[in-house]
Parts: sequence; structure tokens; C-alpha cells
Amino acid sequence: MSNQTLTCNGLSLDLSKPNVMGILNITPDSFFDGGQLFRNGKIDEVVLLRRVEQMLSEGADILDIGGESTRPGASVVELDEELDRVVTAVNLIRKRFDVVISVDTSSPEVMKQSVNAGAGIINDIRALQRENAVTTAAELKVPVVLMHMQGEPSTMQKAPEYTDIVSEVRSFLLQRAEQCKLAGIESKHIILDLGFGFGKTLNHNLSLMKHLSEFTQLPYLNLVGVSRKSMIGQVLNKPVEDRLVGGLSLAIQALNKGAKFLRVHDVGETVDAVKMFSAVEKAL
Ligand code: 7PJ
Repeated sequence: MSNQTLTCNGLSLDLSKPNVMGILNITPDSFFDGGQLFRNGKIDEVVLLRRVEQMLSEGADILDIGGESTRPGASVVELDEELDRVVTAVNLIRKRFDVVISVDTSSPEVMKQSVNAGAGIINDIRALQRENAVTTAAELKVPVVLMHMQGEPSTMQKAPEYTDIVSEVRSFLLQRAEQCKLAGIESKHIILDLGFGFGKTLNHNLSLMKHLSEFTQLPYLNLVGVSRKSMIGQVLNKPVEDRLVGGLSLAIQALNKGAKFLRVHDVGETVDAVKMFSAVEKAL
């Protein structure tokens, strides 16, 4: 397989262009789309599959399924509940669509059951630090997203502190990548993510975006997730519904600095922006 292709549990992604990952939160309480796909304690199958079809028609390359809200201050989800939300959704989608699914989870059991149900990427905001997470991911042989976070979602925005945000995030991610490689995960299967908004002030987030090239120069792929996040709200002084344009601006800056994956709520708008970016990249 060429190094322009990323194989994800039998399905492939084209790395010669940026890849757009559409967010599907199977939660009652996520900050932008919470409670739309999961209501009264269960998945709304009709709404979920309609949203999947829409994201695919708008050009999503990957669908990111999460069953645990990780917005600042969100409550913890029990394993059984997370398994029920995520694995059910992966099954529902993969029975009908040949699409790469990433599962937004830190739990080895959710990773295992999701990949068995056809998920192709593990996306862990805790960078596979839970017990058995690295070995489980290595056994499953799918690409992994390793994200940086300071603290835990319940408390991370209380008082984020760094002496040098860029070098601290870089050394954390490099250490996690090293652990993954020791467990047998190939370098080409490692995707780094700076974790915008996860235990970071506005200035930390802006510095990381400014210095993103220092991460994309490393021998790993990079994913950026800034869609609708508070860093946009803080600069523009706008609520979550009015942050699309600010997010697209950040997304294109991220691509220009070498990021290969964008995790977004607004698939169609992002795909248009990516296509314009790629058209210019391909010009002579
Ligand atoms: C991210 C994520 C992110 C990765 C969330 C939100 C909060 N996974 N899960 N990167 N954010 N890899 O969507 O604002 O930035 S949940």
C-alpha cells in the first residue's frame, strides 16, 4: 500500500488530500449537538442515519462517534452506558455504509467492541493512557489519534498552566507516540492532536495554532479539532451558533501548516473550504 493511503480496518483513506472527520455525538449533553442523536436514554436511529447520509453526501471522509461528552465540566459516563451508545451506533452505521468510523473513547473495551463492529480509527483524548489502552489498540491494528489534555474534562479549564505550551505539548505527544511504537503500533498509524481547548487558555490555544508546523514536521500525521470551540467564541465574542466562519479560518490555517485531518461539526462548509485549499495546492 502506498504511503499516500491510510488503511483503517479494511477501508482506506486518501492522504494526498486533507480528510474531513464529521462529528456525531451520541450524548445528551455535548456543547453543540448534544441531545440530537441521543434522547431519553436511547439513540434516535432515524435521526442518526439521516445525519450520517447527510455528512456522507457533503463529503465527509470519516465519521467520529463519541458516547462521552468531554466538554468542560461534563459528567462521567459509565462503561456499560458508553458501550451501549457507541457500539450500537457503529453497528447501525457500518451495516449500511462503507465509511471509516473513528471512535472517540478512552476505554479499551469500547475500542475492542467498536473495531469488531467495523470502526477503523481509535480517537482517544487521553492518548491511550488508561490501563491496557495501548496494548489493546496495538492488537486491533487500526490507526490511533493521540490527543494532549492537561487534567480531566471535569476540571481542566479551572487554571491551565504551562511554562512553555508548545514544548510541553510536543514532549507529551512524542512520549505517547514512543509508548505506542514500543507496543507495536506503526508510526504511520499514529496521528497527533494538540487538543485545542483541553486544559488550555485562549493564549495557549492561539500559540499552539501559530506553532502547529513544529508538530506537522514530526514523522506522524496531525489532526486538528477547533470546530465551534470556545477559542473562537473568545476572539469573536460570539455564541456557539455563530462560530462557523471563525472555525473555517482556523481550519484553513491548520491545513496550510500541514495538518491532514480536520474534526468538524460542519462537514459541507469545511469540504468546500478544503477543496479550495487543495485546488491552490495542486496548481503549478
Ligand atoms: C476533540 C476530540 C479534539 C480529538 C473532542 C469538542 C469537544 N477528539 N473530541 N480532538 N474534541 N481528537 O468537540 O469540542 O479536539 S470533544
